[in-house]
Amino acid sequence: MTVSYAFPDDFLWGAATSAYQIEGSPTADGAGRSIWHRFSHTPDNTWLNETGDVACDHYRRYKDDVAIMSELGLNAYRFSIAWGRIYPEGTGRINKKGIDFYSRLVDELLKKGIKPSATLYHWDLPEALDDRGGWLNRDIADWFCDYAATMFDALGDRVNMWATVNEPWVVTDGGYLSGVLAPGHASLFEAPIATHNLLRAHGSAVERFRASNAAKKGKIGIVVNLEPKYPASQSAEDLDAVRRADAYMNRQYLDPVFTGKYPAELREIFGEAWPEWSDEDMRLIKQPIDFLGVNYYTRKIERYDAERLPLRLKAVPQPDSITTETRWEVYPEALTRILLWVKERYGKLPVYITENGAAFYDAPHPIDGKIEDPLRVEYYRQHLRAAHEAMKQGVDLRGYFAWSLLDNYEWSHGYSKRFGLVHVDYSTQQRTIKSSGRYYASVIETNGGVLSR
Ligand code: IFM
Repeated sequence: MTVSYAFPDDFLWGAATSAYQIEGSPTADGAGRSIWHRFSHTPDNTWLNETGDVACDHYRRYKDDVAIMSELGLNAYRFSIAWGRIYPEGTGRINKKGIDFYSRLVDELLKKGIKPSATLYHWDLPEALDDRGGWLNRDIADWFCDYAATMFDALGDRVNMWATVNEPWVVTDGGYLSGVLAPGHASLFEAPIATHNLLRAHGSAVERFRASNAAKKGKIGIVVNLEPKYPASQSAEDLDAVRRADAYMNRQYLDPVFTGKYPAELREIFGEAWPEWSDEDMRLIKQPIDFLGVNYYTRKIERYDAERLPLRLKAVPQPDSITTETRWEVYPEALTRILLWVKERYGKLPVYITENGAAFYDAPHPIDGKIEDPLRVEYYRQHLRAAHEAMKQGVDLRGYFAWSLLDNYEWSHGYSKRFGLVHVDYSTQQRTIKSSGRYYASVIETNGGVLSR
């Protein structure tokens, strides 16, 4: 029997990127440096010490990139705004040239019938704010709110899909607990504070959005990366480990936003490093949002391990599974599962898959003008089917954004991991649509029809 994979007519078919990963020219036109600029320019933090100085040169080539989006048939594009282009010192003086760049980008998208979706924070905090404590300084909620308000005023007449923060879990886990991402701190005591201030910043921006003109036509949400956790066995210790893993990664951000409470397990994990937070803060965080953005890449199987602090668990690799270049197991069923979990736990609300994709090894240069990436084609086929299954089971899924439009700067992995639907030859900046890009274009054109083949 052939299964039909038809998607709703108004479904958003998009691709996503982020500012530091593609734009290049990080200090052009008066922009202030970000923590990623500082981190990547500090020796030994990134693969081959690579930086986002040039990246995909999108800052100068954005029109060509929008033309590629149009060729793929995208009807939506998710990008992020570099805070330091707007406020070079993080607060105070506004840099009009920075606003102009995003304004031109938005106009170009609209000209091609592509709906812009803007994320306000995708990890590139202004360096000047990090010097004032960054996410550890309570004032950051106000700094972020002012920056958000500036963007609502500047683009709110044309952008009607806003996200406050992208993957706050990665910001704190990588930036403040393990230190593998900017700003590179490793502190059990700092991570909870960074978490809380990210959420306060999110809440303040949502509150400000409601009072702005942008709210007349626009919607606002938050983007989280979710990973279903499975136990390695049915032992009480492994089941407990899964509970902690799930609280740490999946519920740490969503419970406060939707219920106004942090999961109790966070105290178990962080011990005395987990502070008590005021009711007033929790009320601010629990602002009603219009949609949830879910980034999904993989699942994890967890086993209890007393040695590995603070979570006391370790992920068990699955030798029989296909894994990507980032060593993430390919497991599409868990996408359906996590979307259903969101619906069951937090209620039926509009959801977008704001990122999904895979790094596989691609040829560094096109061969006969082509980049064949069959593993990525298969990844998209399976994950889009899994997304459709969630919709069939009642999830209010409104759109899907592939990660990523272009091969780009994968943070501490530098340029060594390619996630794009479009190949970038970094020595010439030539773009080549990969076979996965062509495949995604055919999914869009048939509104899911080709997924049944
Ligand atoms: O490249 C990142 C992106 O910045 C955030 N989500 C995951 C992607 C792949 O690692």
